[in-house]
Amino acid sequence: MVDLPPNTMVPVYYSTIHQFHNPPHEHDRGFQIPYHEVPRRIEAAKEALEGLPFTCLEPANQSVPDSILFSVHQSALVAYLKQASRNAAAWQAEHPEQGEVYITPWIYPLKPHMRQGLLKSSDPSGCFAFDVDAPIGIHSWEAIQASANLAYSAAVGVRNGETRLAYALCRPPGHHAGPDYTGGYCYLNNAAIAAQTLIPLGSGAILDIDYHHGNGTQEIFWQRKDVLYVSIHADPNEEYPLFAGYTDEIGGEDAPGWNLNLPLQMGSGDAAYKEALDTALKTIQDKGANWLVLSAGFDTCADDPTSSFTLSDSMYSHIGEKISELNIPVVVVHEGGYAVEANGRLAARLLTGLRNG
Ligand code: SP5
Ligand code: ZN
Repeated sequence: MVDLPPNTMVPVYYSTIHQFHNPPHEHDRGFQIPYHEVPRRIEAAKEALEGLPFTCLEPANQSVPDSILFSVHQSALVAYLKQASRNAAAWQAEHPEQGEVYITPWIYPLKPHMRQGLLKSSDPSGCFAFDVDAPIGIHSWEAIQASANLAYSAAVGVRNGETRLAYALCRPPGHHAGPDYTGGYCYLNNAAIAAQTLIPLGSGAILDIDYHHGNGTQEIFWQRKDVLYVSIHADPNEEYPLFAGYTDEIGGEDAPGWNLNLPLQMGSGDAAYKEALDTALKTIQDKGANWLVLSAGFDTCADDPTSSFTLSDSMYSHIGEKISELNIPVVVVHEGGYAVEANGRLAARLLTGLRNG
């Protein structure tokens, strides 16, 4: 149990603004396919969590202070995101026949001199993205900010001792976004913002249970001994993001042992997952974490259309229960999950497990 009296309400942070960020398509080996990261994902999660007797919906009534935002992201990324949304608005106004414009990187500056040139241009999008699947439309910046604000607000409640468990219904998700780049549906790293907000409570941990490795979170905290990053994810030899998530990534020179990757074979199920979870939680405990940010992706479930894992519904209750045994405050940040309605029932299981475990 996360040490809550049984009648305590759990705040669930939600904003309607995410709905206006709705890109039409992503890319699969060059083919355009419908965008998996759809608004209904978070609406389904909101409906399910609202239905739990112990949750209350909370607005994010504060925005991320610069001191926190700029300790996890470079100001150039933030400036770019704002400008790209403005550019999308302008290009949309010029070409009304095109419908909604979503700016998508198309030139990737592989070398420093290419980057220097591209940064001066009217479309430097390729300087701030590692892939093509984080497009930016007219309302995207508002949605990105609102999403980050949810993670921040949830963490503030915990930091101030108002609650020991809070859930941020973030959309767009964040764990692929790094210090100065977007990618994989992610723009700002919501989990990193929550973690940075909790630093006044001492050192802590981020546990990432999304199906994909959180390369962005890993990079943000690579050299830090005050934030342990632990991730359970699909084998990066086979699965996105391919360039990170390997076991030999143990943290930078300043922080060896403060990064733990636990990749699992393609097609893994409950048994393998439970074992990795035990290892993850033991490491978090051994490091003396004072708080936990849970990057909660549900794309590990059996019916997810994008993933190979076959986790059963009861695994999400189990994950919540096991985490609650750490007996430290927890901020849950919603990440991926593309079996749209499953985001509801699995988020509800996770939160119930965390609260009642
Ligand atoms: C937050 C999050 O879960 N982002 C995930 C982004 C993953 N995008 C992966 C695209 C993979 C394209 N197709 C793979 C081809 C092999 N079937
Ligand atoms: Zn994912």
